[in-house]
Amino acid sequence: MKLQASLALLSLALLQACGDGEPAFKTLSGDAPIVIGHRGASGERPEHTLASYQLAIDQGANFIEPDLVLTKDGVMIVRHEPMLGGTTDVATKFPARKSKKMVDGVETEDWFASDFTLAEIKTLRAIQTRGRDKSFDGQFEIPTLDEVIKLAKEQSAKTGRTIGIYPEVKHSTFHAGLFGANLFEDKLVSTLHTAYGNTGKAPVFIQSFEVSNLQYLNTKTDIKLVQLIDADDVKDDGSMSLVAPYHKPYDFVVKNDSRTFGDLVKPAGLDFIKTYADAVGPWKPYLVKTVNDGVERTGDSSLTINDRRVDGSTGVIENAHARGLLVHTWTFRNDASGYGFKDPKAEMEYYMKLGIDGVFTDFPATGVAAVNALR
Ligand SMILES: [Ca+2]
Ligand SMILES: [Ca+2]
Repeated sequence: MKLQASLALLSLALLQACGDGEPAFKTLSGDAPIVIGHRGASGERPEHTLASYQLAIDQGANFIEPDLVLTKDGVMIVRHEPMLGGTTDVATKFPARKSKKMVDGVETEDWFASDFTLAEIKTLRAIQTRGRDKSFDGQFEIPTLDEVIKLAKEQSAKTGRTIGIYPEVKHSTFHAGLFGANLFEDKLVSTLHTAYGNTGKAPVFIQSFEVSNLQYLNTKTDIKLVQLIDADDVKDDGSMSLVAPYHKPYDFVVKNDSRTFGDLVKPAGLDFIKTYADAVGPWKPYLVKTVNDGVERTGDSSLTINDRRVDGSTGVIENAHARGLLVHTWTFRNDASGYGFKDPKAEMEYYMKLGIDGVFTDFPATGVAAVNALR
């Protein structure tokens, strides 16, 4: 009996020493990084459709990402742009309804969601973009945020996993001009609090490229907030190219705030973001420096961004973590790979080893495989 008890204690001690098999990730929490299905599994289904989100869930994504815009009757629907021309069959269904509007200082002619009622938008069908498989075109309607939340909750119950949502307020200043200041943000808070409660423990991140609306949201909700950081391009020396309209948050343009997106990931900028947000979401070249040194590395005799020399962390991940900010980055794609990487799984593993807390990918199965490779 005594020997058996000692053996039992010994195995318990060994089990505790080994933990549950989870190695320490260099994330802020030490947990595995999250995989965010970017516009769903948009590499394989038309983006922002329930079919795209469902496939992301089936592939093991922890979060699905609904980008939000408003209809004429003020309903939150999921589209990456306030324009419908690129991702739906609106041109054939409503040829005469094209209009011109200023979007973040750029005159844009298209079919705008804000000119169509939800009932009209429900007659549209989604189409695939980026030269991807179009065999699912014409099948799926444009979902509302309510429908996305319903799917996430049903699938959480069905799978026993928590399927989070990662809604983005698209073009807050543009929508404020059409609907009034903060109407969009108020609607979002109301919907999310009804669905999840007012708590930072909700499986929800709210993201925006603008600042003022996140500062406003911080006064209205405890749900986690993410400051997105954009740029125009990456220069040969690895520094960021900041050309309008991708150089700074559009509300900074309107308010004549001189800070660029590049300033916001410097230590003082991260200190500022920490005053209202929980996470920062920079485009990936902000985090890993890559240099075009003219050397062909991928063996295909053609010099592309994949051939860049990878020079390691820029320090943004470490500086954000030092301030308690999570870092989520975008976008990883199997069919348009990365700065310095030919293989998208290896690319994500590289960022994960540096301590990234989450990845946005159009191909969630690859993100899940990268996490599993590091377990
Ligand atoms: Ca987005
Ligand atoms: Ca090459």
